[in-house]
Amino acid sequence: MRIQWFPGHMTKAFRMMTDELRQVDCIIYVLDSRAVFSCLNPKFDALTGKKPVLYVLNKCDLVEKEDIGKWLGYFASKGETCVAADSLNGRQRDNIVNILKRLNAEVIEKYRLKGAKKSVRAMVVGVPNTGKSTFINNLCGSRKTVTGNRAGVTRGKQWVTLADGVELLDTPGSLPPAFEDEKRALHLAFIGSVKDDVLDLEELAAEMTAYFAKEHPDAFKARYSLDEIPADVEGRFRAVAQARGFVLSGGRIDYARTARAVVDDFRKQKFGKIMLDVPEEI
Ligand SMILES: Nc1nc2c(ncn2[C@@H]2O[C@H](COP(=O)(O)OP(=O)(O)O)[C@@H](O)[C@H]2O)c(=O)[nH]1
Ligand SMILES: [Mg+2]
Repeated sequence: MRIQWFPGHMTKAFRMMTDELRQVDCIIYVLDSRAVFSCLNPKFDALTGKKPVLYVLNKCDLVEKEDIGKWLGYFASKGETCVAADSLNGRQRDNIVNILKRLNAEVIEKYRLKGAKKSVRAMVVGVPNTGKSTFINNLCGSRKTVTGNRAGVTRGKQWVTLADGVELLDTPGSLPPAFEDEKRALHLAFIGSVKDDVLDLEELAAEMTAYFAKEHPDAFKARYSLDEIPADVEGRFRAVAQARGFVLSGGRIDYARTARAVVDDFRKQKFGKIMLDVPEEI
């Protein structure tokens, strides 16, 4: 499956981030815990430059604890600062504020020596739908930025102030212009970071059934009450359609509804806690 994107507003988003960079002290890089590696956008690395970076493994509630532990270990081994976050339910404000102050200790001290107080400004970046806006709202304790479970909800520039001398800038997500690595592109599509309207849903669902047949057959069988998973896409669609009542008169499969069901089932965690990217593979 070939996934192509980079609509105009992402180019614009990138320009905006580059412009704002001078004004920020550090970067908060929000990643989806289910696809950590795929969420690492090589273009952001160029953007972050020498500024301190805090990596946030967001949506940690969607993967197993020990899996998150592996990723935390991975970042630690690279000397990077990384935390896991559940932005829907977590109470992470104090911890994040402390980390940001620690990351910026040098500049804060420089200001202090001059008798001034430095407000730490952090730009929140990440591919679409990783939960950047939700993360900020969680820290602010209120709904300050717009959120939504699809790519491209946040558009303009949004600064919010935390009480304790920390300011955050929300940004629209941005994807790399193209992927040489098809697997990463696919994982981003699975987690809803690529707008569904630039994807062929049936193709996406076909890839998903192939992924589950290979990586998590038991979860797939359990979801659709199957004894075996058919080896071919057609057979898998038929099995799902039968399980969900999407077989039309004359035995034809309602492909569109079946595809939608598979994709929604994944995004609603109906297969359980699935981590797409594993640190051992990189
Ligand atoms: N389960 C779970 N869902 C989250 C979390 N953070 C955000 N979400 C959901 O992910 C979707 C995208 O969030 P949003 O903040 O708009 O992402 P953004 O595009 O990166 O700003 C929304 O449906 C959120 O409710 C989290 O920590 N756990
Ligand atoms: Mg947003």
